Amino acid sequence: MAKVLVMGVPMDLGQSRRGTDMGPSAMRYARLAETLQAIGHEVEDLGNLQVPVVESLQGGDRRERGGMVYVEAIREVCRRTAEAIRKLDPSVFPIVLGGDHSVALGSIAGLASFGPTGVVWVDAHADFNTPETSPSGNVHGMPLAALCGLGDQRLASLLGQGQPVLNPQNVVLVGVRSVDPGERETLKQAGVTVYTMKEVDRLGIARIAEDIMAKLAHLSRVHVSLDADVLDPEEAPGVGTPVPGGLSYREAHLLMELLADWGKVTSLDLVEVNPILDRRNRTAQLMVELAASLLGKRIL
Ligand code: B3U
Ligand code: MN
Ligand code: MN
Repeated sequence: MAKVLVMGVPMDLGQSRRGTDMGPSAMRYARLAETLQAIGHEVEDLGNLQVPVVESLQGGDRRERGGMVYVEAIREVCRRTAEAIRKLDPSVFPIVLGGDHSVALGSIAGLASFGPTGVVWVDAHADFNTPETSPSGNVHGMPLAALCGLGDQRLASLLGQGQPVLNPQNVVLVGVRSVDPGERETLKQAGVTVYTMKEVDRLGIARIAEDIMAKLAHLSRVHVSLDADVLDPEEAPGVGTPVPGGLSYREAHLLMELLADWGKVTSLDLVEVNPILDRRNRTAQLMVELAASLLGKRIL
């Protein structure tokens, strides 16, 4: 049984819809701590990191010419997230509650200080834009590229480190079904492994889980970054950028259960839950259930 540390990062600066800042509250309300305690884990909640409210930034740090939206504020929050994670005992299991997916820049930059880290990025989107390829300027569409050293160096080199946080060979994307034209080229060149929904349908999620485990077998630390929009919007309506044709409830749970059996996952992000767009907190509830499956909840 692990000691689980929960940290909220109520960020909504990385995307255009209001409400992802309430994600941490929604997942706490959905009994995250109690659910993990019930399967035997010790859970400590460190509370939320402070994130500037968007209204307080209007006029200042908005969209840079042809570039990113709120990049300086996002960078500062992610830098503080990374510093907080870096100070943790490497044996604990951190869960970072977003916030939009830009928070993973911080969580993963911090976690990578513990050693080479594999990442399973479970998302409808590739989040592999650079400021040049992004249609929106939204930073939540860029974190995985930045973690692989690409794009704006203020994000790619968050902690002032000389080299990329992640080796693209140690990164696997699952559930992808929305990629921008320029992003596609960057992604192909980078060498990350991508399982789109086409592969999910053709191979099945169990075979994909096996492939992921083989691909990342040489690593002793693996992080799962779970974007709620990977799920089919019928299942998880509380997201800002829903894309039809996503993972079913059962596929998502099976992926988490198989990764749990593997025993190599050491940390987790739960991001992009937007309670304003949700129905009766259903998306937050599902994210909590998926976290429990990843942390070893068993049927028998
Ligand atoms: N690829 C688009 C949309 C998007 C990315 N991530 C999410 N949506 N959640 C973009 O704006 O970069
Ligand atoms: Mn994402
Ligand atoms: Mn997404």
